[in-house]
Order: sequence, then structure tokens, then C-alpha cells
Amino acid sequence: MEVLINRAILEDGLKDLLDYSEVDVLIAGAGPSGLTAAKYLAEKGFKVVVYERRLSFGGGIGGGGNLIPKIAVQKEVQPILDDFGIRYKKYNDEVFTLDPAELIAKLSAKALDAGAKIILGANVDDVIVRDNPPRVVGVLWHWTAIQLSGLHVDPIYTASKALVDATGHDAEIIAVAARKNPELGIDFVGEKSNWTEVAERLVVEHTGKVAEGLYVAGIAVCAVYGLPRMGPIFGGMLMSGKRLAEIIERDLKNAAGAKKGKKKAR
Ligand code: 48F
Repeated sequence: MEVLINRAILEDGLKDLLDYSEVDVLIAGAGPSGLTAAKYLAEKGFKVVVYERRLSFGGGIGGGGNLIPKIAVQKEVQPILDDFGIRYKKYNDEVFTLDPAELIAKLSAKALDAGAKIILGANVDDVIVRDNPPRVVGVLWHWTAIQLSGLHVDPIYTASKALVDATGHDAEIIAVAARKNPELGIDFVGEKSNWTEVAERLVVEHTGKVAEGLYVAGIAVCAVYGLPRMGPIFGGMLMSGKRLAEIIERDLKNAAGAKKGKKKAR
């Protein structure tokens, strides 16, 4: 039995890893923005993988309401809540409240149901870059357990057409991409202090492409563009994830169209 269990895990698990070693969209971070983007992209038929460094979903959602079990969102996100089947209460004309555990469960369940693959305990630590023109074409990642051990074990590669930094406040992936690859032209500014209503709007407006092949969503947008942070309100994260999905869908479709056009011209 023991060997059978091993065999089942290794054969099917390694097959999955191999199958997802080349994807359309690679999202680093299974917080609210990453999971929202994952669902909307997967349901459009893109091959989507999410790498999450922890062994659980949701990023900052669990502790988001000052540890009080309630999440606040702006009424504008109602269509997204409805898409995910998330129940809410109208607190007043501007703000809805909802349950954090339900938000985590339904964001992740709908992303999975739509066809996204989520790999837990996987830490993205660097990007793969090609020049002429400069472009991000994938990541280096490793099991978080390896990273925590401090052992020198070389990382694993995954190739992507679109890489999304949805890693939260530090925008880790874009920070490392900017530091190591000046040719990408990323001016990494760092997050500003709190200004909630401005930050919520600006995060959504600045969501999108940072360099060829590299995108940002969620609170990471603030670090990349020097925008103010916000406190425990989550509407901007969901709207950012949805907007990013629309931007990547457009870019990947345009790229596929351009490739077809080139082939025809030959
Ligand atoms: O921090 P997080 O929830 O990011 P988000 O989607 O949402 C932000 C809000 O939770 C909150 C806020 C709203 O007012 O400001 O902070 O922008 O989720 C980020 C996820 O990325 C994982 C991390 O464990 C978390 O679950 N993560 C961070 N770095 C890496 C990573 C990495 N290098 N590789 C893989 N996962």
C-alpha cells in the first residue's frame, strides 16, 4: 500500500507539474487579486497556474478586517461578488460587508472550477528574461520549504506568456525583475502611506502591464507606482484582478493574432 500511495502521488503529481511547466498565465500569489484574475482568465480558456508560497489560500483576506470576522467592500464590486456567488449585506449606500472565510473559499473554488491550477507551498523568486526586445518569459520558483531551509538547491523553471505579480505589499517579483534587469525599464518606487479612497481608485487604474510579459495586480500596484496604501477594504483588490484579466486577455489575443498574420505573410 505504501508504495502504491507514493506511486500515485509521484506519477500524477509530476505529470501535473510537467503539464504546467509552460502556461499562458502564471500568477504569483493566491490573495484576492490573484484568485480573481485566475478565475476570469481560466474561464476564457487560458492555461492558468497560480503559485502560492503558503500552504493556504487567501493572502490578507483572513486577517483583513482587523481580525474581526467581517470584510468591507465598496458597492461597485457587486457584479464580481455575484459572479463568484459570494453573499453580502448592504451596510449602507456605499459599503457592503461579507464573511472572510466565504470570500477565501469562493474565490479559490471558482478559480479552480474555472480550470486554474493552484500550486501551494511554491515560492516564486526570480524571473526569466530575454532581450531584443526585453521580455519576461517565465519564472524560477521553489518549494517554500526549500527556501526556508536555506539549503542551496537550484530552482525550477516555468515558462509563461504573461506573468502576474499579485504577491501583495512588497511586489516581490517586480522588485527583483527591476533590480536585476534594468533593460526592462521598470522604475520601482515603493508604496506610499495610507489614503484609502484615492488608493482604491488608483490601484485599479494602474493595474496592468509593467514590462513585456510582466503584469501587476492588487496591492502590489502601489509599490510599483508609488501609490498610497489602503486599510481593511478589499473592493479594489477584486476590481484589480478583474481588470487585469481583461488586459491580459486582450494582449494575448493580439499576440496570437499577430503571430498568425506573420505565418500567413510567409
Ligand atoms: O497580500 P495579498 O492578499 O495580496 P493582494 O491580492 O491583496 C491585498 C490585501 O490582502 C490587503 C490589502 C487590501 O486592503 O491591502 O493586503 O494584493 O496576497 C498575496 C499572496 O501572495 C503570496 C502571499 O503568501 C499571499 O498569499 N506570495 C507573496 N510572495 C510570494 C507569494 C512569492 N514570492 N511567491 C509565491 N507567493
